[in-house]
Amino acid sequence: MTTHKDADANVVPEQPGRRKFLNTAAITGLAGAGLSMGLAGCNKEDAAPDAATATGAGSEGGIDYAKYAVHPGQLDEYYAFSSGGHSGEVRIYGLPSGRELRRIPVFNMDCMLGWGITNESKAIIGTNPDGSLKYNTGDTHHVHPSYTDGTYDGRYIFVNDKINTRVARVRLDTMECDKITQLPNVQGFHGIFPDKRDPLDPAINHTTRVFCGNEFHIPQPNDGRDLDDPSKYFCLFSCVDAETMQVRWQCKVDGNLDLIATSYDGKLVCSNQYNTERGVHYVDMMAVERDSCIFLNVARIEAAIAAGKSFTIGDSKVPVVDGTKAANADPATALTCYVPVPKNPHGVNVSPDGKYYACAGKLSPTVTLIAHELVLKWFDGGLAEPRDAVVAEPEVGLGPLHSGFDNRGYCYTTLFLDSQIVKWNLDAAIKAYQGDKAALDKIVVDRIDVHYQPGHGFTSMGETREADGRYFVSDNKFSKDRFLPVGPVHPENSQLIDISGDKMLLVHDSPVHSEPHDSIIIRRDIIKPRQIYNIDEFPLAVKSPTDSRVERNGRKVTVYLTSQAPTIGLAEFSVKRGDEVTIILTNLDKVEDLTHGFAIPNYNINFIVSPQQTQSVTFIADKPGVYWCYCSHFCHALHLEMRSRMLVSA
Ligand code: CUK
Ligand code: CUA
Ligand code: CA
Repeated sequence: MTTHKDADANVVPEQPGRRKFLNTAAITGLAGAGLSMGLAGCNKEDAAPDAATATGAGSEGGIDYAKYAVHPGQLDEYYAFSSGGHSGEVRIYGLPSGRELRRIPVFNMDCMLGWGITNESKAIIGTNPDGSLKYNTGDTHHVHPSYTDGTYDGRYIFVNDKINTRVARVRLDTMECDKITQLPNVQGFHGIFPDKRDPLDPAINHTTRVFCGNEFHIPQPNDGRDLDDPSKYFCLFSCVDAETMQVRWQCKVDGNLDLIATSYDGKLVCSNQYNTERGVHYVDMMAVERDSCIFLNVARIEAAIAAGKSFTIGDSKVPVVDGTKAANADPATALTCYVPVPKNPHGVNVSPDGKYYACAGKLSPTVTLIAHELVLKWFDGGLAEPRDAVVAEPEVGLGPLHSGFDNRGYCYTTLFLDSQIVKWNLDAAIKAYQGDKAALDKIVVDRIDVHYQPGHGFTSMGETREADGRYFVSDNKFSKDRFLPVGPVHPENSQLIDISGDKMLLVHDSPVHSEPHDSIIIRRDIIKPRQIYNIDEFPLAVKSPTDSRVERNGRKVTVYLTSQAPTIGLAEFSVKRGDEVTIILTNLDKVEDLTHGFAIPNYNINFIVSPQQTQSVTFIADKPGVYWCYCSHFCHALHLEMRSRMLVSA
């Protein structure tokens, strides 16, 4: 295998000694060097040529920005769903405008919706016996929707919580989280990806499972045993049922599990492993030159579980199978296949034709292309070594993290250290790997600077069979000088790149609140949200203003209320100090967008009800006095007058 310096030299000046594997000393130094290279962009002179892109107006450098403008009243062509990082939420924005449309609270609290305040949301998030939230923080990294026939079906989105090891499902008709499940015996749940069909029944062509990674190895169970004996720590791959959201099974592996990708036929799921060393310090995690991309054979694992070849860990009832190398040496029966890839790989993404997995090198300047058919061939005993499934390993630049694909055979990879996106050709990379020297020059076809240090990058519809090759979004970890300064916490920079032509064109900057990791871009016709709730879906609904009432059962008081602009069903209601009060509120308005709020001063209660929706809250009326419950969502000319008095007697 020759290196691709020639190809690189066509596009960027040769940088002797930089495009090498990074050893322990180098990464420490280079992280600094890479960042300071990026920081050089802070100089006004460096920033000036691109500064106009932020305005999205006019025509600069031959780019007709007006072509990408979304005028007032016009709708975007795509939805982008993005994780919210340590905000714990999911965000929706429109493309190409970059306008943020909504934030969906998931693992976090939200004062507008009342997420984490209403009884309905608390039941989904999970509470302690005293009714307080079990967790009120989260760290969402990856959002991926459900599939039918290899493309998005608009039913659900699944999202991970790295901190508290939970997987959440969001309904795409109401854009609300409806289930949250915690993974047992897992710490650092990072990658998540739904399957694209059922490998056991070809007739089931939609998502049935959600696969979950496990970045941090821990003692099993993590109950105080083996505290400082890392040789006993291990990681579990988890499979969650997409409908019931119960954990179906887990698979014990060697090394760790980072990001996840699934095949289009449902047969394989894979994960990059950067800590095959099972190190507990970063230096130890970089000890070997090759880590792995692990492949799991879903049908075989489920057959093993059906045959009772599983065990359980601690209090968990979830069946666990052994996917370690030692237990899976024979391909004929193996549940797992460990394909060696260069040092500390990061993102792994599947090409839209379903043929290849692209595993980005991170500490190696390469992307490793692994053929789906060849991994299956290994499981069938037809391939000598797992590494033989590798069909290309082009050098693309420094710090490759994530890749997106178009529909013309090109891959777009983010280069964290180079602050660039590199466009490269899959066929040329494969030919070059086979020894075709003429193909070397045809691998890298374009590079574009981004601002700065990109993490995830993704193409429009690029994780589906319907990849359309129109846009690439680079989610950049640093924005530095790209926006008005707003204090030491900078926004991140989500940059829109037109990839429809030969050259990539940077057409828009959008500041984003930290820290979304990943997003996906969905054609707007796929998403069909409801505009109004169905009152019959709420068992507690109060269906008429005349049903508004107070019911007492000992110290438990239930207040049934309606809201209909500009009135709340009861102008006043009385409770006694110390009562446990439950307020059930239905919005009877049917006008689209006519949302009411309900806030109780000094009781820390605030939530909304949208048309035909019912929500409830429960609290102890521990403070006597008059409390004006008011509508907190502007709804009507008499919005300020829309109030009710809660009279709490001493
Ligand atoms: S990880 Cu953030 S840039 Cu959490 Cu998807 Cu790669
Ligand atoms: Cu109802 Cu404001
Ligand atoms: Ca490693």
